[in-house]
Amino acid sequence: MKTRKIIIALISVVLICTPVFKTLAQHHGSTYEKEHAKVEKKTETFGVSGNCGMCKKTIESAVKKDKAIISAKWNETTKKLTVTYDPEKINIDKIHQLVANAGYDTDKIEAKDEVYNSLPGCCKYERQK
Ligand SMILES: [Cu+2]
Repeated sequence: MKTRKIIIALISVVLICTPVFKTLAQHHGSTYEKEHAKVEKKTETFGVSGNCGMCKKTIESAVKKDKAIISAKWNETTKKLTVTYDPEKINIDKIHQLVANAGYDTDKIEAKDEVYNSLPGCCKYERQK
């Protein structure tokens, strides 16, 4: 008889606690999803021509001007720009355009000659035409 009582007690504990655990798990899940959605972002790397540290500043700040850009880093050695952005607010083509508008050729978009020509002498990178 004793064992039967213990078993009944155990079953009641499980029955009472299951909904509590479920609620806790659901709550945790939805908070996680919300936080995750908030930081939804995309990172991409593409080629951008350029020469020096000044080019780096110009390229990075041209891209960062847009609020949808979370971070932008141009590598002087590899000539690659790595951008992290909010894909709901900007797309990769627009980011290429921002770089080209500043006078720098990208993998996809060439800068206009007049903008390129107005770059400081040290920044006049060799164009791949
Ligand atoms: Cu430069």
